[in-house]
Amino acid sequence: PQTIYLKDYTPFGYIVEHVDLTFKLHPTATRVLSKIRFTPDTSTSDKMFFLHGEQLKLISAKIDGQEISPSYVEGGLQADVPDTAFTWEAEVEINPEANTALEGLYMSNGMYCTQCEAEGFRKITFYPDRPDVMSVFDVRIEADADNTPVMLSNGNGVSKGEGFATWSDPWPKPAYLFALVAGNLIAHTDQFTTKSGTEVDLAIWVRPGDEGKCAFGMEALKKSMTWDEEVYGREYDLDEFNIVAVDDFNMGAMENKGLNIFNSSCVLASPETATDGNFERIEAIIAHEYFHNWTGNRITCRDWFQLCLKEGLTVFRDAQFTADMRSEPVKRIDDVIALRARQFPEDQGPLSHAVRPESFQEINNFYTATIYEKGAEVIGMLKTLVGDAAYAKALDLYFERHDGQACTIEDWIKAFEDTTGRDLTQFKLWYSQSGTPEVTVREEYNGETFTLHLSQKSAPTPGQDEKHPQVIPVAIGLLNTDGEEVQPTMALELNKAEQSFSFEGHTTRPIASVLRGFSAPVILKQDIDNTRRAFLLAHDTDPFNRWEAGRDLARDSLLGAILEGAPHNAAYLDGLKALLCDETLDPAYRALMLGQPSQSELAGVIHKMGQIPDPAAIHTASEALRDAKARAFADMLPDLYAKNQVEGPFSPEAGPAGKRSLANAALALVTRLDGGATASQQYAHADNMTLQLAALSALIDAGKGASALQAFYDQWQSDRLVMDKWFSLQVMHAKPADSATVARTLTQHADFEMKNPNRFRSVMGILAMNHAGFHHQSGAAYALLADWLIKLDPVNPQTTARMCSAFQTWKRYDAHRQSLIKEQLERIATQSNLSRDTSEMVGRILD
Ligand code: DPP
Ligand code: ZN
Repeated sequence: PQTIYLKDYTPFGYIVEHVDLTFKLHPTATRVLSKIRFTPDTSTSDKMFFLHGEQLKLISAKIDGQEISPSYVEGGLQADVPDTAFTWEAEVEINPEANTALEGLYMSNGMYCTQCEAEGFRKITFYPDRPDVMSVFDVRIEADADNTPVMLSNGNGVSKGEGFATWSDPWPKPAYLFALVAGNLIAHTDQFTTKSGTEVDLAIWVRPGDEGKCAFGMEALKKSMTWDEEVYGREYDLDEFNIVAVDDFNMGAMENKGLNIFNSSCVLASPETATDGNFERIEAIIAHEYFHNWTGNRITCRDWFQLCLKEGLTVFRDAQFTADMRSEPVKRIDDVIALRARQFPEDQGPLSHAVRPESFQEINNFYTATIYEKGAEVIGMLKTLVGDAAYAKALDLYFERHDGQACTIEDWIKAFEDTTGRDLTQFKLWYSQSGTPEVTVREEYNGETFTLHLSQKSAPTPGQDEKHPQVIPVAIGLLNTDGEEVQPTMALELNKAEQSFSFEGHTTRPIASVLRGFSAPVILKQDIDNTRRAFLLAHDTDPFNRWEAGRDLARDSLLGAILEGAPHNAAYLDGLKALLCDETLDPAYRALMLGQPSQSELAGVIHKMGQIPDPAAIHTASEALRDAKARAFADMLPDLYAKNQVEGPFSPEAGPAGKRSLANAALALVTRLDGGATASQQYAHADNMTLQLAALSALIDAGKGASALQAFYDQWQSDRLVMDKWFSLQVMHAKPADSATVARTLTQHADFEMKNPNRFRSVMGILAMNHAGFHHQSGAAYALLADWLIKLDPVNPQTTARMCSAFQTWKRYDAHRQSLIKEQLERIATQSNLSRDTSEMVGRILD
């Protein structure tokens, strides 16, 4: 396969003035008629007229009304065109029903649906399918009125009647934001009035039967619209905003202009069927896609190397939104847990790539935690460095200067440089240098001056042997021995390999709290003892670092148990107990305190220490720490559980959700003591999914899940999203030696559907997340996953390729496991007709 390089970027050479599309929908033979007005771009010299097109049957092509015979080339066609403005017309035929890759126009449960990001539009018609070609689109959809009464596209509805609808989108957009949905759909509607008084019709379109699961998503949408007006000064710009829920979808959701398409799991929710976690995620994704209207759509990307320009910024914006709607510290802790679980392993293994990569074979493989989550961290650091006021001014300038354009990271950085007068050249290394920097802290005190000696270092990553010092904002605070803040939070700017920062006038030795709020995506190395950590756990005024102190204690306790067979740390358990009882603390925060590093994270830490992680030992120690917690907190757990029961009707808001998460965390520990008695009671009385699922998990862990699992199945059999949970839960809670068997048995279940990405992931994705089960020494789980990836690849390359990353950490493990994994990777790699997506992923992992 061909490698594409950022340095090779050239503009298209033509301007697309206008696009007219007519769709004659048919499940196996849809006709797409296009009429596109092109003008030569006088600012460019290269005038090769090339249109992308894949899997299209060309019926006819015309230039200025004259039938032509274009020449087919790899990935599209070329034609001789006039050197003045001209009109291209084509008719193509496509087969939506045969499209199981879910890219382009496809069918999901009888409904027509599109996914065009990144390069799906070329499977709909011949077009310059690149994000820097922006145009206005008019769309006419024709379909059988009985089966397909609702027909939607981007922009505003213009007309509709028996068997047709027309849409017009006045905002120039790249083809990746094109969307069409048609089928038998029902709308949950509402209205929103923008700050300047425009009335916007809002609708969430679903399959009949799902209309009762839209209210929460609609509220989230309205909150997002208000928030973006208030915080970023951004208003919505069309008369309607439509959201559609689709069952078969490769991603979470897609920000198509005026017509967002959602994986149904990321929009549909009711108290009975969705957990608090689902509600929070739905709120965040609705916000994310809506915020793309400005950061992504009005200002888009010049090329796909700039993906983080829209994704990093939009993730950052949705995180700010969630922090405002819920709890800032809880959101920050959740995000850092996710960053360490998903982005750190990526950045420390063979798939490591820069936030703005310099080459790719298949862009779909770069919708990664690095581009999204590390991309968001980079925005957060920039905001910390320039300050809130300058950040707001720079954003205003960015919107004003680049509205309607396809931009680069250089444009983005320039807006900050012009606002602040600062040279951000070194900061830009965050976009080009891959890997996770390590920051080492050493303290010095001489009776008056307290000094922090900071140093930074990055390990080599694929293609980058040498690293340069980056600009790292290290937020710190100083406490006295009574736990009072003697230096409020301030950001130190580490921009050299080694640097010292002194604080004068401290007549007693202060206690440093370093990297507050996780101010940079780095690994902090600080040689402090458990007494100091216990002090910070009890007293740190920064909620993130207070949580982090507990996390570090848990990690060291686990490492001691895993590597040296040491008993668990009593100071950690005592400190934690005091916190759990502290009712001045938010229950959601206390629930997070009760957590511990995941087994996979521990494996990563052990590997970084230069040792070989043993998944079985990590599993045993993790379980033992939970047992130790249950015993140490035995006297207060029933009270903690009882005090955090929520009375009254279900509300998904942060307050009650936090109480449920603490009560459910207590339940998991109580179950270790009472063998499942409390959990069965909770299961029997649960009137919402959050309580029902937590009780079911606890029962499975106690070895008493069989009858509840059957009851759950009987109750929810007809609800696809709840059935996904039923599948995942069994794999997630399977004992290490049973995991592969449990997963294999589930793939034989009548309700297992390989073609539905959610269902596939709920078994195979979860298997990869059951650390001790996936890495069981038998190698059975490796082989099972590889079998299924081989089966899925011809059906859905994008989902297959993404799931190959389950193997990315393979070099952490012992020689036996490495050879087992390598064998599977090679087996995948040598399949004939392997997709470009999967072949790139496996190649990079094996490299
Ligand atoms: N652009 C989509 C999203 O992040 C994913 N394709 O939001
Ligand atoms: Zn996005």
